[in-house]
Amino acid sequence: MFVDEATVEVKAGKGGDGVVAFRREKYVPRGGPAGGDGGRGGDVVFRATNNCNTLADFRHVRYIKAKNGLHGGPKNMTGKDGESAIHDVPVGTIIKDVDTGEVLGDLVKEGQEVVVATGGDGGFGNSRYATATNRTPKKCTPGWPGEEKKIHLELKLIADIALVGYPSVGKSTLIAALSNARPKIAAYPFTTLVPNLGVVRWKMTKEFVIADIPGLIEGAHEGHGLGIQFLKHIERTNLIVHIVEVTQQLEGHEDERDPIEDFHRICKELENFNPELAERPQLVVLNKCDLPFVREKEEALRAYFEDELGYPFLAISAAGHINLDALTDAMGRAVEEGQFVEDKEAWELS
Ligand SMILES: Nc1nc2c(ncn2[C@@H]2O[C@H](COP(=O)(O)OP(=O)(O)OP(=O)(O)O)[C@@H](O)[C@H]2O)c(=O)[nH]1
Ligand SMILES: [Mg+2]
Repeated sequence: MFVDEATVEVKAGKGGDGVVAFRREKYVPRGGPAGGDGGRGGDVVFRATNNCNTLADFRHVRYIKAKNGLHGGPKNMTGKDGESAIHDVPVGTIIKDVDTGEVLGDLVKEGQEVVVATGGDGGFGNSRYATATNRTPKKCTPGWPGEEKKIHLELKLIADIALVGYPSVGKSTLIAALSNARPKIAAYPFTTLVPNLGVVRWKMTKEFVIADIPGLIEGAHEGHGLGIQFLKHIERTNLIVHIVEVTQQLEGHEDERDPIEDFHRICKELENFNPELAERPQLVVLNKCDLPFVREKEEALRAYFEDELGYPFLAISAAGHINLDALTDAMGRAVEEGQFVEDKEAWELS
């Protein structure tokens, strides 16, 4: 299950109390103060991992508490520090304090950690209070409480390139053909219900991450289809591969879609959600070119997208593995250069 938001209460450990004690040893009269300090309370820590890409675990975890520090002991023994509570969250998680709105951490790299609640310090034992004039202090202090907060976790996936397009244009087929991701693929719309990430190998040693964003339709920003709940995952990707298809015109059917209309509707949805998204570099990809009726429209669509709108345009077949090397190359270069750079000859449909 994909969950991209959660709220949890966290409580760091309390510091252990300091204690009052005196040395008692044979043949040592008047032993001095020997009460140890308390140990530090444990912290609550979040750590980023690539091993999961959902906050689903937090549906069941509502409260996270780190261990308290132990009290000090006699013979100046310091109490043991409380163990920290360390929780893994997916890379891309942003952590906020609910009450203050402060961003406590934005975990963008594997292994990155943030302390969201700090454990209390241990109290002082009576040895700390010995002075020249008071050699037998009977004073000690209790441990300090650990921080307590209500925090909000929000996952915004981090990918280099987002695949967007109407339902069933072949986004999942493409991510499966190019990467290690194995999403469900089927001939009905909204097969993909949650975003998927896939790592694409490029030029043997390089790699980049693409995200398959569930199908968008007109009115998504008003909640149509799956709505815009996943659009936030595009916000952190710098490049968009916009996939279009030509649907077969069947006699008696009036509601056939048109790739040019589809394209503009989706651009509008992106813009309505966040005007910045409309500015992202886009590569227009015509999929399903293994089908003759799609192939027939290729030149007209190329002329429109390339010459009229100025978008780079590439024709492929995800299922038929046509032109996928050119696409991988175009994406890899775009990740390096920050935009899609056209290479007409290499992009010719073979
Ligand atoms: N002929 C042909 N069919 C394709 C091609 N790519 C995908 N398909 C078919 O198109 C249908 C939809 O493919 P998906 O990959 O599930 O489409 P999607 O864009 O992920 O769809 P949603 O998850 O619903 O948004 C499936 O039946 C695929 O087999 C292609 O290159 N050629
Ligand atoms: Mg899909």
